[in-house]
Amino acid sequence: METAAMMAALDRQRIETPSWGYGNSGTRFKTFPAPGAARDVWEKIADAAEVHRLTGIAPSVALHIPWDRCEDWAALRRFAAERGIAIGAINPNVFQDDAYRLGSLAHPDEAVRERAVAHLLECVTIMAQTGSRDLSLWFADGTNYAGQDDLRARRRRMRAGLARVAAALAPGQRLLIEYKFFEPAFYFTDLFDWGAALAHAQALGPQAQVLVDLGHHPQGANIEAIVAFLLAEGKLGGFHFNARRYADDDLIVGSTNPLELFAIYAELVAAEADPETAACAGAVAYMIDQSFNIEPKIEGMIASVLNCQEAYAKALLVDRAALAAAQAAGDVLGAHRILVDAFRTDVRPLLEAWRRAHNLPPDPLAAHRSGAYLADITRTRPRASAASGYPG
Ligand code: PSV
Ligand code: MN
Repeated sequence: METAAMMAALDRQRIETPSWGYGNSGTRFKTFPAPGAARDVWEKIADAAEVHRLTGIAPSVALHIPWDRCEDWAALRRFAAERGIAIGAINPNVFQDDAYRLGSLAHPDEAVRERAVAHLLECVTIMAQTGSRDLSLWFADGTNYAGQDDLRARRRRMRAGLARVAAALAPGQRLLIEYKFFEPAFYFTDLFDWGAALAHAQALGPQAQVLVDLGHHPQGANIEAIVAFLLAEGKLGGFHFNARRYADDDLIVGSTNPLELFAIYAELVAAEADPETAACAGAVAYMIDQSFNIEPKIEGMIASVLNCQEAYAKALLVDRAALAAAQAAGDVLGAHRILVDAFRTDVRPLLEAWRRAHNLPPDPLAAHRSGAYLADITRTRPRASAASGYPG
């Protein structure tokens, strides 16, 4: 791709950051409170604005309800807009109440299912008040033992609940269905893979799409192939970017598997250029789903956003015509080399030039480390509560 076209494509890239990445978080062993960690949704939005100010490509923040519940959504929306931030996806939480021990929408007891639907519908009203487009759904529903519950009945209940939520969406709003093959249930998870999510999304209609979280697959799953398939079906709605080595580790995206992140972006760039998939690819929500347990949080978030930018820039460099010719000729290693050539290119000088052209700091991480914002929050938020963020 020509440099001018690349610069224009980089201008269009967007990454949404998660409110829960800015608060204290931990593992089930320990939450270490971090100096300066955001303590409420206002501070989380302020931190998200700092990430956007330095990177230029992170202009929205996803909220998790009830962690981010607030008295006055209009005021929160204004507060965010004043800082150049829009409210992104709304993430309901139907996994932390005592009632949800056996699930939420798939629970055997109708009263619990109703409670879950009521919360999801409340989140749809929050979308209207915050200007959010996407309702991002993840369910901890599942079972721990063979025979514990009727699997077909659970599927039916899940479908019925999802259908009620889909019916409540306004035009232009979407429902994203996130799958995960294990955890917290260990025998069976109701939305265990992309096929289950896709089947529900197809039955629910055009406003329902699938969300791919990079940490939610078994070891060795080919995520870029899943991405290509969902794009071709017109059903890829969004991403939760992060990195994993062992389980759902929520590490900095691209830190353990840069080739995988590049290959995913390469599929997206190809789909953007293909008239059959361009509309779906153009509407994908690129979101980060990470929590930083021992890393400085804003620094970790900036690094994550930059890793996505780097992977995207490399994907733009793929010589598509040469690749198509090598593939058509059955040139196995020639085609592979063309793809990997792009991955091996050092795009850092180009991205530095892009930042300079937009009056952004050439090194956003260094700018953050030495900047006034970090000094200020470290001084003025001295006693962040260990319970203010993702509980881990
Ligand atoms: C579940 O592991 C998940 O990926 C879902 O997206 C939740 O909303 C999020 O993590 C909470 O951190
Ligand atoms: Mn997720």
